[in-house]
Amino acid sequence: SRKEVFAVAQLGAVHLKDSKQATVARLIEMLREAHGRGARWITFPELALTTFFPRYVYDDPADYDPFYEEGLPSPAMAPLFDEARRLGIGFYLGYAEKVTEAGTVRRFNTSVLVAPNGDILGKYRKIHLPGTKDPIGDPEFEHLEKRYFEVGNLGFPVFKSDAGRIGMCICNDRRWPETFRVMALRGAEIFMLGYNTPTRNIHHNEPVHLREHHHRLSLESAAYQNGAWVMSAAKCGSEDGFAMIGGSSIVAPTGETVTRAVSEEDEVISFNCDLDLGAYIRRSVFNFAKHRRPEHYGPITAQ
Ligand code: ING
Repeated sequence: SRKEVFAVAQLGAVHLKDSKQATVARLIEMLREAHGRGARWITFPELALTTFFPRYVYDDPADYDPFYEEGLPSPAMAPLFDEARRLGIGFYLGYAEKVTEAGTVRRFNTSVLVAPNGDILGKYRKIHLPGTKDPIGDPEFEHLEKRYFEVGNLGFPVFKSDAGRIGMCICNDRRWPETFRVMALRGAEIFMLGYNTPTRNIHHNEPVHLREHHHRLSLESAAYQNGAWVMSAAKCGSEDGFAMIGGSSIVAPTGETVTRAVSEEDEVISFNCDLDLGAYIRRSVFNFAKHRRPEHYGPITAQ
């Protein structure tokens, strides 16, 4: 069997006043703990270097550009890239990306996948952006990802690695089954994702327990229905008074959550994953070639 230790680094609250350097130092601490457990891969959260700034209303790019990274690795990321290469650990890192393409400044909610030897395997730019572009006028409930990020323009790529084929997505993407199915059809056998999920906002009156329930439901369904391992890393806790759920987890291709975080702080979870488990499920119950009938799936393929 192809066994490989995977880790997930849950990050507790990052406040507006916290420097990127201090936050990267926390990520490096968790990288070292994961190394101690024999992990060769680690998943960090979405927008892992700063507070979840899309909760705030900014108009002037000069006010929100400090939250973004330029260059890969950016200066703030460099110490993490260096330590991961030194320890021989591959990683998923979520960050706010600012890039100039064809003379236009563009901003994305991005994740990067880096191999244990330090090679950058590729990037993903968040496609399902929740919330609004314009403020709703209630500071407790603002969720302005459509204001600060463009819809991702890289599709849903899958990357070959020495641990298998890895797909990435980000936060709200996990609520849409198409996200995982498209990558599973491209051969993904491991999914890595980070998230920042506020306990309020979006559906104002939704009971808080549903936030964790829908998070877990989305991941366990995705894992089972695509015969893949799913690694999910929260940035969570109360950031300047705004609470976000924890529940970072590793889900087996059987759809069972095999380990999850118990705090809303910095916490490393890990599991010795048997990658052949997914291979078996994709050869049997979810043998796409044998059992899927795309000729009947019309609306799903419509724009
Ligand atoms: N956050 C949330 C998420 O999808 C959300 C937004 C919360 C949508 C609750 C629906 C219900 O987990 C991000 N960053 O996408």
